[in-house]
Amino acid sequence: MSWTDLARNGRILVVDDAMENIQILHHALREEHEVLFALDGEQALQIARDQQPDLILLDAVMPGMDGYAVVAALRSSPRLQDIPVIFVTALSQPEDETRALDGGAVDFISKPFNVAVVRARVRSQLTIKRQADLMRELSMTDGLTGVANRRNFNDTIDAEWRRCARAGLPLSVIMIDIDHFKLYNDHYGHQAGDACLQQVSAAMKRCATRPQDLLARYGGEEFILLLPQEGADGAEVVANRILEEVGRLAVPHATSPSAPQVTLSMGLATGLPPSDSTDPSALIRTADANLYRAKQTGRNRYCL
Ligand code: GH3
Ligand code: MG
Ligand code: MG
Ligand code: MG
Repeated sequence: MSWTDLARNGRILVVDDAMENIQILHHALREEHEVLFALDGEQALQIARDQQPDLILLDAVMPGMDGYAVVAALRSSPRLQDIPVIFVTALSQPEDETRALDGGAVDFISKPFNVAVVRARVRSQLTIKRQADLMRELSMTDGLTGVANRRNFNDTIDAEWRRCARAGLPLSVIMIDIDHFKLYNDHYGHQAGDACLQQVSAAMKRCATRPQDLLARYGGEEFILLLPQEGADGAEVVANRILEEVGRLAVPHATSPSAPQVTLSMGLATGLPPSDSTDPSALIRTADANLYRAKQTGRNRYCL
């Protein structure tokens, strides 16, 4: 994506208790961005929740909830805390500006402002925000397959474990390993091996359909599927679906001792957090041990 793409076409929320100020900013920004507006702090938070703006231009002095309170509310909400906020205010003392920046605003513009400067600062903050979003996305994704990476999996299982503990619900994992993949690489070459990993991971992803399910690449040709709020029966349904879906791919594997096509083996484990004997790492150890049994007993199957 080019620099201009990062700096334009944002969704900007303008918050000010004076309609006249909103109109001036709307006029200044509408050619480069989509502009939403709110006339008070409560309304601003509501619109931020509903429309997820990329950036907020925020008045400081408003009746009811003022700008400082709005920033504090945004920063305490996991869904809203990353939206950058620029204060646009008649306040101009250093302590006003310091308080805004310490509270979590990214910039501070005093009225009267120059329209071109506001436009430029919006572009600059939008670019920073989008670069940060891209970095976060990259840091959580496996480069070859596009599924979650191991770090993402570790963070997610910890959060889901706590969520399931609060809700009194089970959580399952499926550890997955492609059968005789070394032989596949030896016969077809490493590039074909890479393409196979992409195809197989896409097929597995189709099998885990709920929004909270997470497929991650755990190691070279090893994947792990996290199924929050799913018991052993549900995990078995998904494991069968994966066997079927990867079977349907029918990727030829001429040198495999198991089958003439690419197959995989799986180990399932289910826990009911919080329990004394189990934590996420114990659950993964169990899944790993069950995967080992699936390998020992003939591959192209799951064990639980
Ligand atoms: P098993 O059925 O027991 O799992 O046998 P295997 O050959 O799959 O197991 P092993 O762990 O001996 O070999 C894994 C192979 O996966 C070796 C390695 O070269 C290959 N591999 C790991 N990561 C990648 C990758 O990113 N691309 C390709 N093409 N191959 C990879
Ligand atoms: Mg005001
Ligand atoms: Mg392996
Ligand atoms: Mg393998």
